[in-house]
Amino acid sequence: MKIYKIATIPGDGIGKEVVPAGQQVLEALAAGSRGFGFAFQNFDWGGDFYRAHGVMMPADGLDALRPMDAILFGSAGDPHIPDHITLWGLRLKICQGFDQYANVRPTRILPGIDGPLKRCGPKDLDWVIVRENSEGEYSGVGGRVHQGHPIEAATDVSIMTRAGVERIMRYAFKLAQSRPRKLLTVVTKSNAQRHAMVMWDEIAVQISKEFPDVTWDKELVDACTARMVNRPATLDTIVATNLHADILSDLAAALAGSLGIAPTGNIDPERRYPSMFEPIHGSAFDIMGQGLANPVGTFWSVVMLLEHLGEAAAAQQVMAAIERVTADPTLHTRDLGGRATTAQVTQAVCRLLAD
Ligand code: NAD
Ligand code: K
Ligand code: MN
Repeated sequence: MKIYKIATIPGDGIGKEVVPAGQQVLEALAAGSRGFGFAFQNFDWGGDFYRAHGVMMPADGLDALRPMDAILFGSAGDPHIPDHITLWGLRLKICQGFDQYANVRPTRILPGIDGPLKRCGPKDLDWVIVRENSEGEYSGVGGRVHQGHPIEAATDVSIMTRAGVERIMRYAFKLAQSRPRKLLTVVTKSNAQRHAMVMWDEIAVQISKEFPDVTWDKELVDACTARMVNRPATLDTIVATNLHADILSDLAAALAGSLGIAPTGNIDPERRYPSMFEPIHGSAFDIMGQGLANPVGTFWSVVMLLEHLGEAAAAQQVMAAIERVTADPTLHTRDLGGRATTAQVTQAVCRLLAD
C-alpha cells in the first residue's frame, strides 16, 4: 500500500483548528480501502515557536520538509508579532525555499452558498487564479534609509525575471488549455508600471504562440476587479503577479461566498520539492479558539493536495462530500450565516467519506 508522507504545519490562530480538521479528513479517507494511507508529521512552527526560540521555524526546517510528499499548511500570523516577521519567517521561506512558483487558486460558488453577487449562479463564476509566487512585488528586495527622519525613504523593489515570468505564463496557458473553455485573462498594470509589466505583456504574447487553442485577453488589474463583479462569466483562468493575484483572489473568495472556503496550492510544477496546500485565509484572530472557523477552505486544499499526489478519485470524493455539506444550511459556519461549528462540519465530511 502506498503511504504518503504529509507534513502538517498548523501555524497560528485558526490554522490550529482547520489543519487538524484537514488531517481528520485525510485519515477518514485512509480508513477506507482505497489503497493508500498517510504518515503524518506535525511541525509546531509559528508564533509560539517564535516566542520560545526567536525564529518562526528552525534553521534546518526545510531539510525536515524536503522528504515529504506534500505539506498541509494553516496560517502564519500572530497578534503579538509583526506580520512581516511571521510571513517571511515561515510561509514565504517555504514557498521560496522550495521554489513553489505557481500559486493556484480555484474559486467556484459551491452548492448552497449565497454569494453577494446578484444574478450570478454557480455557472457564472468558475475561475482559477494563477498567482506568480516566487518574485515580483514579494521579492524582499528594498530597504529604508534615514529611518525616522523627515528625509526617510523606503523601497520595495518588484523584481521580475524573464525566466520567472515565462514559467508562470506557460503554467497558466497550460492550465487554461486543460479547462473546458480554454480561456485565459492575463492581468497587467503595464500602463503605469512601464518596465516589468511591459515585459510581462510581451512574454504573454510570446508564450501564447505555444498554445494556439487557448483564447486569451489582457486586463488591467483595476479594471479586472470591476469585471469580476460585473461580468464574472467572461473570466475563467486568470494569471497575475504575486501582489495583484493576492488581492484578486481575496475578492474572488468573497464573491464566492466567504474567505473561509477558498483553497490554494503553492506548487512546484517540476516536482523537485514538496508542494504546499493551504486555505487562502489567515489566522483570523477575531474568531480563533471558538470553533467558528470554516474548515471548507482547508478541505478544498486537501482536494488539491490529493490531485497533486495523483489520487484523483479520492480528490473527487472529498469534493463531493464538501458540496453535500455546503448544500445543507444546517452545516454552515457563521461566516456563511449559519451556526455549525468547525467540528460539526468536519464530522459531516468524514462521515460521508466513510459511507
Ligand atoms: P484573515 O484571513 O485572517 O481574516 C479576515 C476575515 O475573514 C476575518 O474577519 C476572519 O474572521 C474571516 N475569516 C478568515 N478565515 C475564516 C474562516 N476559515 N472561517 C470563518 N471566517 C474566516 O485575514 P487578516 O485578518 O488580514 O490577517 C490575520 C493574520 O493572518 C495576519 O497576521 C496576516 O498576516 C495573516 N495571514 C496569513 C496568511 C497565510 O498564512 N497564508 C494569509 C492571510 C493572512
Ligand atoms: K493560509
Ligand atoms: Mn492573501
